[in-house]
Amino acid sequence: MTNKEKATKLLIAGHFGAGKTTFVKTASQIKTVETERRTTLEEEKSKKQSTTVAMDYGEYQTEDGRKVNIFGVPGQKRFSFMWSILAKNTETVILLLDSTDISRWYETFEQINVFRKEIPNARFVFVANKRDLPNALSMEEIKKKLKLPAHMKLLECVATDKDSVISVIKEALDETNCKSANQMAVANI
Ligand SMILES: Nc1nc2c(ncn2[C@@H]2O[C@H](COP(=O)(O)OP(=O)(O)O)[C@@H](O)[C@H]2O)c(=O)[nH]1
Ligand SMILES: [Mg+2]
Repeated sequence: MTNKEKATKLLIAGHFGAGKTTFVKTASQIKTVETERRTTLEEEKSKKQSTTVAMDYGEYQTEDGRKVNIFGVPGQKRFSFMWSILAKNTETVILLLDSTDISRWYETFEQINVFRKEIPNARFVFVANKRDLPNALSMEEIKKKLKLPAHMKLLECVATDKDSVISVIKEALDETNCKSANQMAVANI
């Protein structure tokens, strides 16, 4: 099988409200599969009306013919049974963070702990999303909060913008940019 025929599995992970479903939808060249249900918890209702309960799925083909199957995870721990299922055979993980709100970043770290066991050799890249919003933390502040080691890149993104999302995917798929979970020593927020 040539490289062109073999699809790459890209996982979009991160906390509730980080922008995962939006990211998959913006990137996908096919109609995405969504599993949105109405939010039920008061705290979540105040942020948005629906939440992903199982997964998002979309597909993207790079200009050089590489097919990328994109899976999005549900953010909250109560759906964590899906984290390990969706992680299987993943080559690259994008860890999305809402740049305007750190209150649920801890969920991203709960996911990382699962991924460390399930896919220790996958590549990981942190992506600060919602860079279009005026109250976004600066990239330096985010790096500091993550205690991101110098060798780990932090990319920026606006998940509603196609060019931004595609450029993040290209960078994330570039092996030189990302490190495996075992090489990641990050803050446990
Ligand atoms: N301004 C702005 N809003 C965004 C961006 N990405 C996502 N959103 C909004 O943030 C909310 C949560 O996004 P969603 O994709 O449901 O997050 P998920 O829980 O990670 O799947 C939605 O209202 C989106 O429209 C972004 O880059 N900029
Ligand atoms: Mg979602």
